[in-house]
Amino acid sequence: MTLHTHDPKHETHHSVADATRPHIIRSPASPTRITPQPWRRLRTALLGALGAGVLSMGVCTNAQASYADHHEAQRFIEDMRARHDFDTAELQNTLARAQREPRVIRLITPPARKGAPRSWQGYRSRFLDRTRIEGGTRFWREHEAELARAEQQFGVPAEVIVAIIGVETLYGRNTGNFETLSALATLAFDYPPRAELFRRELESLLLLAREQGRDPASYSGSYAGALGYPQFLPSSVRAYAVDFDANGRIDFESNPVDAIGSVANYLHAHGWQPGAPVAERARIAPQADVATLVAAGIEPALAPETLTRQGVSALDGDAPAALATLVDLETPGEETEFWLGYRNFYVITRYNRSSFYAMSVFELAEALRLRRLVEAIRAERR
Ligand SMILES: [Ca+2]
Repeated sequence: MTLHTHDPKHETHHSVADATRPHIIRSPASPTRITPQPWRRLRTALLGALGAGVLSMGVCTNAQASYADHHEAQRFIEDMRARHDFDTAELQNTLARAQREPRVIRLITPPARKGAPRSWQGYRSRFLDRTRIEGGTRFWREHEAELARAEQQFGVPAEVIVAIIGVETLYGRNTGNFETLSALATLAFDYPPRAELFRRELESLLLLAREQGRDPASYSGSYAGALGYPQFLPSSVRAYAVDFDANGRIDFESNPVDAIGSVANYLHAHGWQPGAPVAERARIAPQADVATLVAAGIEPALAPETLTRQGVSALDGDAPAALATLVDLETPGEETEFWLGYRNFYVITRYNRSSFYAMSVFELAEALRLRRLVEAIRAERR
């Protein structure tokens, strides 16, 4: 949902940002305490005055950069009035509180020069680590009943739901601290390459706030407008979020249960096939025309017989189990990994349009599933 990866070969949509860039920005650390000696006190006072000066300048610049009078914002307000019956003055007031966030522009802008080549092993190592596996095992244990209920209702395995929440936000620990209204207004009005997409998301945020009876400025999340535990964009919250603990409201900030149901519903709505495989490692014969097969795209369109004829099979030599895509995971200086991605692999890429992303989710899910299996066997032996 965060669409924070970039995988040109396997992309059907332009993604929002680059994979190599962390999408979570932390707030600055609190100021260091200074020992109260006289000269230090003086220094503190001077630094304080300087800080206040910088701060007031910052506030001034930000105030000038609000969106109340932005030309494009005016058109947007008129559109919201005409299509959704928003009150013009009220919306003007709301957008006057949205601040231009230069950091958001910096984070979304692709690097001018191509950086280091993409590395699957580099990407993978960020998600297949001890913290995420142990955190996921804990999260699963804590929400066992709700995960089982989601699996039963939507047909999506618990480990896949846990893995997505793990990859997105480390089980709710890194949900981002950008004010969503300001981030989306900045992208909608000051980032022309993606203005259309982000105007739709700003529109969705305003509609969501109205539906939830919340102040539009009360939401926070990633620099690209993704919210809470599962990092849903506002349009996805409106389309796919479910009130899974049935307390009368959807809450992604403090309620992992709503996130569990919503992730499962999202994958279900995008065509998850219960009990079907996600992906398996491929074996490639030397004569296989790998480039053409990979170029067939991320949607599983290659018939098992086509792949067999080309010399592509599962690792055990069997023909692919179903229509598949051939996924190539490149790491500079290493042999490329090839995988057969099935329908459910494609469904994971609907959450984030990248094969690196989908493979990380799949591998983390498998690691969590095996870990639980081992724990269950140990518990039985005790
Ligand atoms: Ca709820």
